[in-house]
Amino acid sequence: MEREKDVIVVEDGKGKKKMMMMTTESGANQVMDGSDIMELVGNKEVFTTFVDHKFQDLDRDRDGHLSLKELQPAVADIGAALGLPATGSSPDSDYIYSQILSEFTHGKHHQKVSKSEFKAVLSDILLGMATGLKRDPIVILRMDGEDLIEFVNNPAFETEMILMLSDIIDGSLQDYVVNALKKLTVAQGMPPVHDSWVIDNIIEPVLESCKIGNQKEFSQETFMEEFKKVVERIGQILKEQPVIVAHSETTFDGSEIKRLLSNKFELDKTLEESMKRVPKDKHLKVSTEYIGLALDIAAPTAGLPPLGAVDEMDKVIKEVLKMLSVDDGKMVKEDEMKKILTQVLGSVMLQLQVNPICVSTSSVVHEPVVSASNLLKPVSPDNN
Ligand SMILES: [Ca+2]
Repeated sequence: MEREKDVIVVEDGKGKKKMMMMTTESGANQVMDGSDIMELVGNKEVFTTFVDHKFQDLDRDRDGHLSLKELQPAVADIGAALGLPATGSSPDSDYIYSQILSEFTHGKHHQKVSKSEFKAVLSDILLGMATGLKRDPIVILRMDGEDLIEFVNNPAFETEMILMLSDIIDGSLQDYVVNALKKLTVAQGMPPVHDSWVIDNIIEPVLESCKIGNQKEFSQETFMEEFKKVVERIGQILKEQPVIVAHSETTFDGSEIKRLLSNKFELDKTLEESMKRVPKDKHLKVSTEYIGLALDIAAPTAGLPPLGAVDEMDKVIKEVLKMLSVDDGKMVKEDEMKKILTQVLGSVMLQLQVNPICVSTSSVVHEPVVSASNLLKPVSPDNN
């Protein structure tokens, strides 16, 4: 049944997207019973009841707020509704999960979500699923081979491929073909080649059926012929058995840090929160070796990913800490630590302004379980 579905767009609340060429107008409303979701969100009373029940279920300790931990089931349900594999299955889908979570906590210092915030974000996400809003989406693509076949038959195909391959130096014909496949993007209709499901079920069978050899000597012409054959075959396979891919692009360009640094009130709150949560000694001094932790606590407000989520970002932060040599383990007062943290944020901002980091993730979605999702099961008002 999911096979009829074309594209879903979900807001994730961060960064700039360039994915719109892939959303189709037709079909976007078909997705995930969009009309039902619209009806649910559109009906004030029903939706309020839905949120009340949902919130009550999630708020385990009954403190009227949802902690990160309490939000997890909702995030998992949204992921399930999108057809993502369970958390921990792949770094790519986990990244999308973290984006869904940060949609809820975005701009929050204490990372606790009130009912009205929960309602607003949930409504956004649900409407995003239903209508295909075009801001910051996670796009769920149905790759049916059409784009790929179109790409391979485009007159510019060979020139584009030759340009793309200029950095591949040596290897066998098969290596060349695989490397060339890796250069194809979801925009060109190619499912993510790094995904093990794609390797096992598409790439390897196709290489075998096209009899791509391991010879080291071959002409560019031979390569192009064989490569074209492989891509066409992949296109055919996708036609018979379309693959659903969740795709997301986010750019970290320092603009969120800039916004934070220019808002004294928000900055103070962020620094305060960060200091509250770093370990202190009995004289209430903080070791500067916790600067990374302090930064990580401030990350959501600064529009940064959590440490460990994006390699390139970790590298930038590591460089900045090294450059400023601030993590030497000196015991300092909170105020001093706040100054250091502000300085680190400023330096990360400058780095990102010069070299923005664009994160693009794709993950094959195996079993869209929309109907099984608890999240989207409308709660009827007279239900408990
Ligand atoms: Ca709670």
